[in-house]
Amino acid sequence: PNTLIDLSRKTDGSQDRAEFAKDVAEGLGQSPKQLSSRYFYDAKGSRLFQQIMALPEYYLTRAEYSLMQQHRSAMVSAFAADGFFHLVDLGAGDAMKTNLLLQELVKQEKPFDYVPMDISGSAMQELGKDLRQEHPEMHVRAVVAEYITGLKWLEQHLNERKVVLFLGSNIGNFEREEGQDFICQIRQHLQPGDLFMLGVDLRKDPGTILAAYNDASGITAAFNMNLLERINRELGGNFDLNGFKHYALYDPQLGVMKSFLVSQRDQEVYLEATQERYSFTAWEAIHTESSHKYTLPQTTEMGRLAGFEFVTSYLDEEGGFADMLFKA
Ligand code: AVJ
Repeated sequence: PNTLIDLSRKTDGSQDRAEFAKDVAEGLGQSPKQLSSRYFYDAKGSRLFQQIMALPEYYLTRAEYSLMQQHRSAMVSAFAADGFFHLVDLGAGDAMKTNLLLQELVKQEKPFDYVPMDISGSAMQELGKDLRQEHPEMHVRAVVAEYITGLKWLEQHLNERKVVLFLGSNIGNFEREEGQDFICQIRQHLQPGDLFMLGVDLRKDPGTILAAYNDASGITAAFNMNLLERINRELGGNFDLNGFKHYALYDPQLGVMKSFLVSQRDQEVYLEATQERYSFTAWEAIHTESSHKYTLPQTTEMGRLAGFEFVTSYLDEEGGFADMLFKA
């Protein structure tokens, strides 16, 4: 009982590629230039992100992992209080943290099935394979889809109570208004009684935050640069990777980490997919990612505005990361 459901546009990837080309053309055609962080996660980008999660500077994953370790029994009791449920994991990735909950659910013999969702097909294939070995009895449907497609799918295909996880501070990649809007959309695809758990990276020492996105070993730089490599690979681009550098900054008033790729000289790039040239002046930057940090009151308020009832917050020992539990 372990299946893969691929809701990405086309099996040959042609539609995905056309959309990628359109987004890249739009982002490089505007001023200031930007590219969406959702395109980080091809097979190579997903591997690099796994390396990021193991970095000494990238505290987020460890903080959430340890808070889940500490609170897993309470979480599982809250999730399973009303019997069978579908455990939906938005942006599951390698499900390293969710696996703690899966083990606990199995241990406590709670009735559930597991629905991990991710835009990375390679990540969902590997997760499916791992879970077949680790938990052969578990009912798993791994869904390859963008968030909104996935939310529509689950509303149509899952008939029982749902517990939706959106962990890892993935909400941070949305700009503030978009993040609020996304939580509203999640709420709209749920029924009263369903649960929603949101992982948020909380505001802390700006130096700590900056270091997490500007690690000494350069893995985050490689992760950022992979966006240009992917454009070269998939869209026939001719980006000179030596002509760009990773630059990251944190704004402690807005609580936002921003990542850029900065052109180190005047240069032109040609994309076969769009048959267009894009020019860069020296030190012109492409904005590639925002990672928003929130306060606890901001987070509870986001849930409330979306129509959720705040249930509880689980914090790590340092108080730097929170998993917020809401009820629809
Ligand atoms: C996967 C969105 C949580 O913003 O912290 C890590 C992605 N980018 N290092 C984050 C990321 C650079 C990460 N999220």
